[in-house]
Amino acid sequence: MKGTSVTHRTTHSTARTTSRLGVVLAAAALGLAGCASDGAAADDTDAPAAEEVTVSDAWVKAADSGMSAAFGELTNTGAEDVTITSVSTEAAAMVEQHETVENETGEMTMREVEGGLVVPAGGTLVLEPGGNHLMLMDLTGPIEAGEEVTVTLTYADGSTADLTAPVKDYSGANESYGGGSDHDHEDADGTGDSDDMDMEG
Ligand SMILES: [Cu+2]
Repeated sequence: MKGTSVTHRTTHSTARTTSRLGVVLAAAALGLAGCASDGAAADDTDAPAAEEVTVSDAWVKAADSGMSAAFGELTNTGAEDVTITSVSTEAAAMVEQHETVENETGEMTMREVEGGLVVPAGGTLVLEPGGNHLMLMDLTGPIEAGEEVTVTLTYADGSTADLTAPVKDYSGANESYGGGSDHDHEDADGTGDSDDMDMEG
């Protein structure tokens, strides 16, 4: 099990001085004016988060029922951190944003990220097995390899982005997903892997 470094990103943007923020906003406005030729968002505000964040390598883990997860890389080309406030998909009744952390017994477990995952300004948020992921809970039906799942991300500014993710077979995750189809589970830990994820809506 590889060590997962969990970085707690607290957003301290409010700590910036107002004058500095003013400069940043002015710069952003200039940037917008510079590329206003390609139409659409001619707002006087910053570009919507959904336009600042690009998603690559999105995929969803195949699962017959119960739970699955969506992964990918989200890159923020903007000058401000972007927080994902909610996630939804027709493939699941509920989606949670999870991080993977090591518990007292050294086992990797996942838990909901309070306040939502953050795509750092000018950086990339990686969603991967064993790390941060979007947990699809209470699947509405089987998700089979070869299919595609559309996942809608809603950002803190209210903008949304649909991403289409191919479904892949995957069984390499060490953390407890519960209901995994073909893991060779030796039940040596006796801690009941699936218990911590046994939350029905
Ligand atoms: Cu999870």
